[in-house]
Amino acid sequence: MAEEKQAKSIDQATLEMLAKASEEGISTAFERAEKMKPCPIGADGSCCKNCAMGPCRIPLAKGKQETPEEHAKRVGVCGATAETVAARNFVRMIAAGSASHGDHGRRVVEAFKLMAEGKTKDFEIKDEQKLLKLALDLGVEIGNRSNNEIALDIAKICEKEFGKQEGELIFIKNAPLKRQEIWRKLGVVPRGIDREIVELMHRTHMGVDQDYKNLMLQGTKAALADGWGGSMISTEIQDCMFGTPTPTLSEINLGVLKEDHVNIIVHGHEPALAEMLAVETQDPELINYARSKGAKGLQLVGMCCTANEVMMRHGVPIGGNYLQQELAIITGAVEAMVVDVQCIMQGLQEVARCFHTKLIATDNRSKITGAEYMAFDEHQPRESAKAIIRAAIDNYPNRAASKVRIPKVKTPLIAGFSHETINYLLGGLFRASYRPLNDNIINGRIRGLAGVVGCNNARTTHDSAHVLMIKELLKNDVLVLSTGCAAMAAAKVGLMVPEAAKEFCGPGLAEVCETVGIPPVLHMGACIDNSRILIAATAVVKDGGLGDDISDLPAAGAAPEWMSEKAIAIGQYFVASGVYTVFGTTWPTTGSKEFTEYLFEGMEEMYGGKWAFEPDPVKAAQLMIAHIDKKRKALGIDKARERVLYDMAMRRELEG
Ligand code: BF8
Repeated sequence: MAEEKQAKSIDQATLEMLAKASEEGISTAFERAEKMKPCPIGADGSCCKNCAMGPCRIPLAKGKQETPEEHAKRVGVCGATAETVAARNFVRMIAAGSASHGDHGRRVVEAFKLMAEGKTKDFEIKDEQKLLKLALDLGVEIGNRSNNEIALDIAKICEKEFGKQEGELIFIKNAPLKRQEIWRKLGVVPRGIDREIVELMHRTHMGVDQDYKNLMLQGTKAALADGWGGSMISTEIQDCMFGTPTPTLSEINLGVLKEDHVNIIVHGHEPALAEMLAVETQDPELINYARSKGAKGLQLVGMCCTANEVMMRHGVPIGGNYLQQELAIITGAVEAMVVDVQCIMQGLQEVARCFHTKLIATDNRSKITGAEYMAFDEHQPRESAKAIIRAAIDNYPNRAASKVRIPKVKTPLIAGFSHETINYLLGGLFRASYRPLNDNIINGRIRGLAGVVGCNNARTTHDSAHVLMIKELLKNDVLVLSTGCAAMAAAKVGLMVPEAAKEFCGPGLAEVCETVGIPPVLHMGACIDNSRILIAATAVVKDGGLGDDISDLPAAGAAPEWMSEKAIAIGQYFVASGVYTVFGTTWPTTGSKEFTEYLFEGMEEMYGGKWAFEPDPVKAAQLMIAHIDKKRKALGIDKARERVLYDMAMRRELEG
């Protein structure tokens, strides 16, 4: 019997553009994934290419029990065991992921410092409250000082966090006290962001750390340096400089592109460029310039995480998530795709060549052969943005009307649920707190919390796992917090509007969402903003009644369609923060049973959180729900859920 072909996507706009791609003979990631199967040895983490005696391939034979003798022989030329090889590969993913978020954070701090020093006039403090709170947290004097003076001190402190050689990262103190103690006892509190990543790279070099548990200690340090370091610094400073997100109405999917407008897509991660583009595409002079070229106006559209950033702060519509980047160009209606760093497929350039679209790289760390390069200068962000927009407008007359086909698919969404916003929405301005959330968890209306985050992966049906998992969680009264491409998948199917509560949630969760007026899936931002989930989880702990650590909460995390190394770093900092974390699609350590068991079971003893792998998203959701129930039971609040409303017949029976 022929193998059943896996659907490429559940998203109508995506399917329409894939059909157009195949009519026009354009290659996409979807098609390439079908043609090129993943290397099974690499996929299992059984390939070591850390020195030139290899690459050594030490795969675990499938479908048969390995004897201890066979296992002992399964080593690399240097004698590295399957455990060491799998662990090295795994922690190198953490190093790369943490480095990406860390370097993002560093750039944000640099821009913040330029602003504070008055070296760029185009950025300013947008959230003074947050600035002052941050100053208090960091021990920066406020007094009669100007915002910029305070900001400069904050910038200098944050800058040092990257190169610090000893001590503890400052934001570690944002975690519950019990959690901090666990980390101290295990010796995994990061000293400096860069230091932990460098040491991890050193320890995975040929002939260094050959003990998978020891490797994972350093892997954890680097991961914590991401979640409670680089990512948290980014989010905090971005909020100060660009504004803390508040609920914002927008639209999502390729249908947001406008046939009669100059369409500019901003794609990548760091928000400085996108912020300026969002501001400057409103400039009447540039809009008139677009009109002078025959367009009705200018439309900025976001793609991937940068889309989340500008949508939450400016309402800029979202074109789509990771696997839709090539498809946006295939609409034929994009004058420029402007990119900075991370998750930018090199395939974009080949697709852009088939159309008039200019692919514009803007960051000197991330150039693309064949693409145009227009530097985004943080000293002159406004001028840089204007130049990019003009280049896009100048390209409008080159658009071939015959090649344009924009899918008429778009969905409304409400996003921008920062920790501060949730606090305010639940408690009100004068008594902002998480109390109502905790109360509803305790009384069982909300069964628990789930963070569903992460990427798309061309190895699985686009968006499908996100949506199936989230719907299963909602049906079971689990409130979902989401970021990154997962959040976009949820938004596209209408899960990010308050009306979704009635249709998709169990009765308890529906009641809470309808009372507060929130969607059942709360969009908390880009991947870097997973730090917001850590802060929200800590706020729930601090509000009381649900234990004294994140690991006590009836909560779980998941990345059902993960693909990037950042996702592994995020997963590890969630696990080390006490969260049960389930990944889907593929798992990169199956070449070593022992190491995999350590991640899936052994970690729980240390951190109270652990990894799991389950490719079936509904089963994965059920694992998360089982974990939530286990935590409810441990807290003694499981009975609340078993309340039964007695009708008259039942009462009579009791009385009788
Ligand atoms: O940081 S979710 S595919 S876009 S890695 Fe990339 Fe994954 Fe999307 Fe953003 Ni995150």
